[in-house]
Amino acid sequence: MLLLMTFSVLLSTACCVVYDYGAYDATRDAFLPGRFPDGFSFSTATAAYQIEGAWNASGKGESIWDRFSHTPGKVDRGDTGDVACDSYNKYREDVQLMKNMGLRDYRLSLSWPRIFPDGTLAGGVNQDGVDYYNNVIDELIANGITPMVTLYHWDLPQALQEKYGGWVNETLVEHFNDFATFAFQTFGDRVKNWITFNEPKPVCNKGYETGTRAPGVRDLTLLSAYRCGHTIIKAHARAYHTYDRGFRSSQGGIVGITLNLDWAEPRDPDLPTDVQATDRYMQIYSGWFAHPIYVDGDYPPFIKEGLQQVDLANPGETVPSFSAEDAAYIAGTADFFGLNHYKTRIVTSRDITVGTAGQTFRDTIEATVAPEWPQSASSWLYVVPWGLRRLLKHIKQTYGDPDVYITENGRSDPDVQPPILEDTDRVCYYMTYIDEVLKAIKDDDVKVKSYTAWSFMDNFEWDKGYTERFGLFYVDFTDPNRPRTPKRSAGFYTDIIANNGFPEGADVTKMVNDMWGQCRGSGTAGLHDSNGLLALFFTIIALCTSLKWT
Ligand code: PNW
Repeated sequence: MLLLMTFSVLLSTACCVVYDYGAYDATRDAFLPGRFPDGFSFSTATAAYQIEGAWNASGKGESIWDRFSHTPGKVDRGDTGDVACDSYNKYREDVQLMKNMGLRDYRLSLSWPRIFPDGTLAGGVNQDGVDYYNNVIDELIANGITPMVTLYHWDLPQALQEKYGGWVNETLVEHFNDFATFAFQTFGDRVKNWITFNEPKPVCNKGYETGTRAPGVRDLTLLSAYRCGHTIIKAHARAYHTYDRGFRSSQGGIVGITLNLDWAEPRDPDLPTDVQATDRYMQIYSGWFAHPIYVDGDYPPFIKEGLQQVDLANPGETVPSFSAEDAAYIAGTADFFGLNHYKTRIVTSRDITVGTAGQTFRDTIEATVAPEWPQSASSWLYVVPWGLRRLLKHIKQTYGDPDVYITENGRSDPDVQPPILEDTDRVCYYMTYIDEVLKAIKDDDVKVKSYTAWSFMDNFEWDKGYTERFGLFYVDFTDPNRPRTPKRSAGFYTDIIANNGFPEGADVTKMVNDMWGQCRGSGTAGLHDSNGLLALFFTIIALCTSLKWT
């Protein structure tokens, strides 16, 4: 009976600043010309497993992604990161391409098992791995490019997975801290921008719940996923304090975490249940990690309630919770807000009974997309530029007006022949999303300090292998030399960097003006649009969908 904790009880949760969803006006989708503030950084990003290859070169240990991709059936087409973009050998060429674009910042990640082959300090350091990263960092700096380094972008040493079960086990807090300490000691004289973790949410939901990504653990009780998140939050805080106490004064760098936050809109902004469901969505999917780190050291209220329900549904198991001491240790452990943004959703409430038929607190929400939002090659990735601006405002309001570093944003094309080098959709994507960032800075006063395009080049897109291409550069994965070819978007991004945005009169600004209608006309306008026909169309779809739900 206790298991039947009802939806209405869960709904009682009140939290957070409620966004003014009604504030739409006709200028939402208009182009705003102008320069970014002085010092604003335009960057690109990659991650070790996605680009390096050399999976077993010179002493490197196995990672969970090596193991996962070598297991038949796990990755589309049987693709692996064994060679990937071969950046282990081609990093000098990559740095030259970046330099030619005028890039002054680059975000990369370290492969933990390339440095600690069995994941532990006691197991020994692989000098070849240290040399490799020293070389990459030196090459970047020699070419005027500032590295931003992510310590963990998903390639856990396989040995730690086997010995401890991976992130569900809090033993990893200390092992991660050893790795972070070694990285600060070894590279911190030159690296001043550190990110502890990239996107812990999919690490836990896909790695330890659905099992669709490494290490492929399937546990639909949610216990493993929330234990994974718990360990990662503690490991992040531990590494932050290590830097703060041991390295900040001598090295003068900054440490943060990169979280992927979605934006959510109520299907009907005038319907309180939709607005509440949207708030739940933001707590569950955007607040899981942000709330403890940027607010009060603890989970958002709706997750805390949800975890009680998970506890009831799993007798004999203990769900994670933070003590007051933990909370004090965790709160405020970031010098900036690292944001990866890809997703906007429309949310409505689902009237279900939590605890029956496998329904969890997360099932009290229905998230959909508007029919007119253009898609990409990734099933989950729709183009909704204004969602980024609203999300940035939400971050300002909810998380203490932090400096925001946008550490990823981008869209995918399919892997087709002939290759898509005239990637107009990606040009439109960057044009509109980057302009939303400009609006957030100029009109909403959000302290956005950088924008990072994902990705510098096509690479190993996790369980999708090489079927989805996010790069500014095309990589031919059938050629042993892995040649890089600039797409049209690389030239466009180069122009934005050179002009620091879209100043009046610049060629890039004229080009954007010319293309704006075409880009927006391809459907980037959206929900609650003032365009009557679109609104009517959307209302009819929404009505049909709601009939289906009832
Ligand atoms: C990020 N979502 O993953 C990762 O940081 C990158 O390594 C990856 O290549 C890139 O985005 C593109 O997928 C995400 O469902 C995966 O919202 C999924 C989502 C967001 C980010």
